[in-house]
Amino acid sequence: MIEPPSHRLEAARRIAARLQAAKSIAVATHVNGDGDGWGSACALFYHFQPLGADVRLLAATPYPDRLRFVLRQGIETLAPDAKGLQALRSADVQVVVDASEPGRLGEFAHAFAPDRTVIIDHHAVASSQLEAADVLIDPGAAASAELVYDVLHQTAAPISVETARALYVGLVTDTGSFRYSNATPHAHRLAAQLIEAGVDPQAIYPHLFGTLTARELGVLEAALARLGRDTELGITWSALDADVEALEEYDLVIDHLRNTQGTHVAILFRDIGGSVKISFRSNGAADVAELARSFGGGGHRKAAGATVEGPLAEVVEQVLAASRVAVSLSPDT
Ligand SMILES: [Mn+2]
Repeated sequence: MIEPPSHRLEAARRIAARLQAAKSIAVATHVNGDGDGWGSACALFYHFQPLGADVRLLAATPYPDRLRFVLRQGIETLAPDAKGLQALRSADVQVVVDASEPGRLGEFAHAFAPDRTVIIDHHAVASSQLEAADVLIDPGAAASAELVYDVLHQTAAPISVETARALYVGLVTDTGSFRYSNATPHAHRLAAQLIEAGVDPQAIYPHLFGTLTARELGVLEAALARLGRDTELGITWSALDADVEALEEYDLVIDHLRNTQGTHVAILFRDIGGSVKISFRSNGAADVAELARSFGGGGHRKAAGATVEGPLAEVVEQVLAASRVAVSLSPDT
């Protein structure tokens, strides 16, 4: 078994001990949970439930259909209704994975008790971090699943195929199938170990990537019809009006923008009625987290987002102007 990096060992050990001592554990991930959030949450469930804890999965927004294959049949996720909130409030340990900001936890945010809260996350520490008794936060980790592995590694129990698969889904998702700069040697070593534990990457692929629906194709069509390009600076964008159908998963749209030849920064604007949701991706040195922060958002250097009030055309103009400056100043252009 590969060892967690030494700077994470202590926190991983403490959190593992805390989870092993718990009779009840509630695990929450961020709203619109992705492969990493749910993969990490499911891995905690599969590992700690057999060790004797009553583990509950909390879904601030509904569990996504496309990740149904990660969730064992018969396991229910709890919505933030009376039952879900009660499950959270009564848990000995309240785990948040792949997020740390209250704003990312929907209706569950106010039901966490600081002395029982544990955060496992690879996002840069936010200004409005949830108060917690213990944290394992490392922006150097490729995925939260990598940090969950650190914790599981500290227990004597072996990692099951089901657990390994959930962790692998987290790794594949957040590294863009091992294409992004976070696909580190450690991430690859962990992936290798998970495959050795029985994960079949080829069987996972169609679940994660062979799932285009007619609806998604429709949104993609709309996005490509509204494509904008600044070929000089390498900015590729699209702006969706409010009448374009909403999607659960916009990554497929922004991935096309990002994969356009010569693109340094890709931007997807979505009019959500009164305000505009913006997703940024960077292929190079331009720091889109900084760009997103200047519009009240946040994220990673290469993937970030913000929501800006105002009409679509105006927001597009403002954000493009700022993006042009950011790209011009970045060292790789
Ligand atoms: Mn993640």
